[in-house]
Amino acid sequence: MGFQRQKSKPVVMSGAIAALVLSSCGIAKAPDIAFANEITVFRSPTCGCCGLWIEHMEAAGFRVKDEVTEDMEAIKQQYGVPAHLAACHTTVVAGYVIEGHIPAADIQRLLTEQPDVIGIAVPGMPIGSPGMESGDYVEPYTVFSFDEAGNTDAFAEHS
Ligand SMILES: [Cu+2]
Repeated sequence: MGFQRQKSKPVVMSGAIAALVLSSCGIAKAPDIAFANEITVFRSPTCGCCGLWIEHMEAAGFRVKDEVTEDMEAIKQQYGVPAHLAACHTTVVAGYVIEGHIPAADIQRLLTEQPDVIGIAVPGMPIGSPGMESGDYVEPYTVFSFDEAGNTDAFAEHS
């Protein structure tokens, strides 16, 4: 029923296949890294801070697929974002769901550690999170992880 996180294996497999195809053409790039850095962002057309967060992610080296939709509610349901953790944009990267204004460094840590969770979320839109800057002020906020069993846990703290 809910969104099932893909294990990393299919990603690695497709990377290996892509590497085979590429090397047979005489191009030896590192496709695994490129795939892990590709994110899909779902956002509403009127969300300005979503665009600023996308710029933050691009500056950190992620490649962004920008998906504009009028029905963010449906996207959040589809990807299993708990209602109490909902923010503005919803992002998918390497089988994980990223909800809201999460710093790129936390996403890089998630991709490195590969915890058994659906994803991570910053509920609401705290001032001072990436894309929500207002001078130097940072409203303290927590990045939560959430899993299939409905558990949430603190993943990172920012202030
Ligand atoms: Cu926002």
